[in-house]
Amino acid sequence: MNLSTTIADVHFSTCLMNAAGALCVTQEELETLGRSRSGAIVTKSMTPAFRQGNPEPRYYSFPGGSINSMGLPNLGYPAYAEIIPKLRKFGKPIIASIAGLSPVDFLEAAQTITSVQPDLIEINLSCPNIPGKPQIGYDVEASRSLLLQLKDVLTVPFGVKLPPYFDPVHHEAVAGVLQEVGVDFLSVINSVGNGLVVDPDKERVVIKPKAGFGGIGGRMIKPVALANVRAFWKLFDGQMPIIGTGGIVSGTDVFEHVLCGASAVQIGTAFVDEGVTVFQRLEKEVSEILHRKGYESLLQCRGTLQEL
Ligand code: RRO
Repeated sequence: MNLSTTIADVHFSTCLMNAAGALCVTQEELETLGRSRSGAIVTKSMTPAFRQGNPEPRYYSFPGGSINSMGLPNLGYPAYAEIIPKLRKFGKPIIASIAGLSPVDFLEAAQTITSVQPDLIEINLSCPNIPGKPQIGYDVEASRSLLLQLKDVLTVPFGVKLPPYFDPVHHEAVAGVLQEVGVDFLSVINSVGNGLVVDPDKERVVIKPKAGFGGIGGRMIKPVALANVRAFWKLFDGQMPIIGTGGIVSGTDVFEHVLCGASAVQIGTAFVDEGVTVFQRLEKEVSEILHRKGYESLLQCRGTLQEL
């Protein structure tokens, strides 16, 4: 089955890939992705300097999904600027995710990383886990100002990783800014922050940072993810490439994201739970669905969700 896709003129032989943050911090993890069936290598969001991240335990998986408060652990962008050229041998697109605690952080990372020419840059506007730092994506004016500055510096196609929005007014306001800036793709959604998971036996929280609050991912966020993919697909009249992320654990979930308008999908919680074999399992499952329904390619049904 043809699961290939194109985002901002970058060709992906399969549209399934890891989500930024999921097992993609170290060179070894990135090379494991290179050898896997992942359609791309997506890096952990990078900041100017190495970060240890938040204290452990900071990730917890449960039947409904996951909660994390990793706190941006990463090697720092100078290290990724050295690693990225070494990943080219795997012959698949490289997506560098950049983040920061201030606009200056983002701009520095953008300047350095653009010079090593990853295929795409994903600007993370939505980390929910830095104490005292709200998600930039929830401040439309701050996002606008940051993106306009980044646009001047970036020489590779770039997109934004957005937090989930829960009201059409917010989707419209954000889409307006993204249209004005001229981003090349959207990646939606980041984890749903800030949730709280409770262990009723121990009568306590399950992760240590921020008194147990963290970003929710996995199965339970799929309807929120689908709504965001669909809302932006419609607001951009089907012309904006969208990478759908959130709640993908089966081929059916991939299919649903594509029906809503995704051109590609990223896997976070299920990849952490299952390891790299998740990509071939999902490939097989979604291929079977498409075959059974008589489609010749995944993109044939992109955005074709029917309304009642
Ligand atoms: O590192 C994290 O805590 C983290 C990040 Br940067 C993000 O964007 N989303 C998330 O769920 N965790």
